[in-house]
Amino acid sequence: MPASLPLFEFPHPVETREELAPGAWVLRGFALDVAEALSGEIERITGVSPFRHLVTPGGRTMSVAMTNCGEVGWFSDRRGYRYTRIDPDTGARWPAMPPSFLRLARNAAHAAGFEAYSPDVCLINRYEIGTRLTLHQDHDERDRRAPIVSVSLGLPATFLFGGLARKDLQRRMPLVHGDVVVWGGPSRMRYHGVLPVKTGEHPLTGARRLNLTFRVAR
Ligand code: MD3
Ligand code: FE
Repeated sequence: MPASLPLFEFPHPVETREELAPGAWVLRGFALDVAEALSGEIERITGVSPFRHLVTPGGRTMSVAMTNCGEVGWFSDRRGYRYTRIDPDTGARWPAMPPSFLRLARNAAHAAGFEAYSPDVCLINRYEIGTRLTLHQDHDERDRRAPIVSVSLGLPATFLFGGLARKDLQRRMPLVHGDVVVWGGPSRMRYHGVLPVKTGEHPLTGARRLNLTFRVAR
């Protein structure tokens, strides 16, 4: 671009970093330049291991639809929550984690101060309008020193994050397309959830929100 052209003619959302709490970083717009590539990979992955509504051990069907890529995948049924090498719905290995996913997760972890991040799973969540995720902790992973990296795509959502006890005060945080959050250190085990996604339409994802969460499961 010629140096004489004013930058305001090329608006792009500004990338910012903010530490929400010790070990918890929100990297606004961090995934924007790879969002289309990520979306293409999600199409490919779900062609192999489709989105499905998992059943909790208590017998409830989750409103968020899920699938995975990586060495293992997160799964739930009446027998419990666990990580599996095989997708129980296809009988085959979960699709491999694309290099672009791993690169983004590493870069985000690095930006938040976590070196040599090596996730073995990416859980992919799909939120249709009205879908929510109730308050919970992510405690099915063996290594809790490793952070969780979360990437938001498509429709915006309000994220809830509390403390280490369920009753602790919850803060609300809007997350939009391209935002990345890194939850590590003392924030790794915070309770969190997502409020019902509001009606809308996003040019990349349509009437839904997609979320990637990278974890070190084993
Ligand atoms: C805060 N997903 O898949 S990611 C999940 O937007 C999950 O789909 C949500 O919670 C989503 O388990 C939120 C953000 C997130 C992930 C892990 C955390 C926030 C966290 C761990 C500790 C504290
Ligand atoms: Fe979670």
